[in-house]
Amino acid sequence: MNGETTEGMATTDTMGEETTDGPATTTEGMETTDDAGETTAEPTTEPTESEPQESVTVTVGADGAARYSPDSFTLAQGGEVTWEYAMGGHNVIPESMPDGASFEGSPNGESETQDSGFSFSETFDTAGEYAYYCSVHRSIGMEGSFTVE
Ligand SMILES: [Cu+2]
Repeated sequence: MNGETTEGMATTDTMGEETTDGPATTTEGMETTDDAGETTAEPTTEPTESEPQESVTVTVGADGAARYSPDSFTLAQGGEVTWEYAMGGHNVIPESMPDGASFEGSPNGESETQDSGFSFSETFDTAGEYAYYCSVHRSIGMEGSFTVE
């Protein structure tokens, strides 16, 4: 006699996992008409500005706002900067650089913006002051700068 007792399998599926999506707050910093120089909640991971960094990653569109983070830092000569886009619709346009430098910025200059997830890197061998901006959001202060030393 084949007495298989199939007891009602107690399948304890723990499917009740909650996906922890962060709050989808897209705060576009478009509606600031006053140029109050207040910055909102800086990430604590920013390098100190005094010590030259060997490599720096700048987040483009940090915190859903039209800004670069960090927007100012000091890079060691020969160091590398990577711009990572957390948000699309921005670009990186060189404004000024030392003599002999060839800071190129994002592809195709002001005629193009890049999507979220895009990134590019440049190394900087020429010491001095560099400044850049986003051609779309320059008027609302989307600018960055750094010193190579
Ligand atoms: Cu922008």
